[in-house]
Amino acid sequence: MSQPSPSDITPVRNDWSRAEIADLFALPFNELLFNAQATHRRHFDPGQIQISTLLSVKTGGCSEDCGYCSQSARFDTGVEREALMSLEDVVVAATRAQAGGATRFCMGAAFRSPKPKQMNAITEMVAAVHELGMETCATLGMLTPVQAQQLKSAGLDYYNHNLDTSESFYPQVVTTRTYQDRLDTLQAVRDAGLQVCCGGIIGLGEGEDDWIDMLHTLATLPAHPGSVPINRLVRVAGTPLDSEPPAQVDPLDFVRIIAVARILMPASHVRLSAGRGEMSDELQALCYFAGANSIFFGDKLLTTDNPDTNQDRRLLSRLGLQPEPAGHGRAVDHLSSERGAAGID
Ligand code: SAM
Ligand code: DTB
Ligand code: SF4
Repeated sequence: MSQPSPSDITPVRNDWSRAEIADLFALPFNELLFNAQATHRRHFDPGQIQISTLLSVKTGGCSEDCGYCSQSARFDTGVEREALMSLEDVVVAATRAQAGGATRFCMGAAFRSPKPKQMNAITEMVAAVHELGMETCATLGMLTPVQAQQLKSAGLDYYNHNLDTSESFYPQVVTTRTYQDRLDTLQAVRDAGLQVCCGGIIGLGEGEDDWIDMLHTLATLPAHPGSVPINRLVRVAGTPLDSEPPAQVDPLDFVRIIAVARILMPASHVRLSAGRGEMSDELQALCYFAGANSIFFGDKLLTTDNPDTNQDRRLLSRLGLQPEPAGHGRAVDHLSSERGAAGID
């Protein structure tokens, strides 16, 4: 591939070929970052970052065997099984997050898929957080089309369900559900009119071919996910991925993955998700330069540590990054035809 110029890499496309993505990975680092930053500026204010808060509304005791996860009942990680949180406690946490500047509130539950009683409780939580005026997001495992519709009716904006890795590497990490199960849930979520939040984890022992395959799948979905979380593996003692740890991913390769995601899905928020707690300020700054424009803010993710909030405030201030106002995400998270018609490209 000849080196892309900013003008020819910007339009939102979902017909990317695998070879084009491999060519992006092969670009010299500075070329790739220049292109990613140029793309980013066509779609977003480079001085803004979207801030979400994450709350684990149901922790631990999960039936699945995801090899990285602290919450699987199959691994002895020290994470205790807890009951579903009360509606009141969730509203208190959301109100506090909103007062701290969060515009999106994501509720996570360690479910394979929600049961009917759990769905009732979760839809009440979604409706209450929506009433506060925050964007709502949930991650509850696999959904049926009817469940996706119920969440939409309750006021849910985003549903997070990650591909995690490539289709060929996936069975080495998870055996209790298939890649196709994941794609089917994403289809149900799209069909219900919910915005999709879908990304992966880097550092499971996969290689560059898997990064290309995963990004290819994401960027050729019928519509790009509105948000693309890129997690770096947080090693949790007791999980298979801690007892036999894969080699650490080169931090510059991690930055490349962010940059390629930005170029492939230019109108999506690329979220620097799990793993920030173990990243230097300089590595994070490079990720933001490469096009990451969303983070989880708060001392804790679901069960693992996130950077201390004061440390995050200092870093954002040093980088001159301001919180993105609420609602911006909803306005821009659409595919090409709408953006083209609006003259944004
Ligand atoms: N149970 C639901 C599911 O699997 O869809 C939702 C919660 S699950 C914790 C959400 C995502 O968090 C996973 O798909 C994975 O990408 C990420 N994640 C979980 N544990 C992680 C870890 N130790 N390091 C990095 N990312 C992790
Ligand atoms: C996502 O991709 N990352 C977030 C969110 N979606 C739900 C979760 C990260 C969890 C990290 C491990 C933990 O804290 O248990
Ligand atoms: Fe359960 Fe989700 Fe953890 Fe897998 S990632 S074990 S489904 S909580």
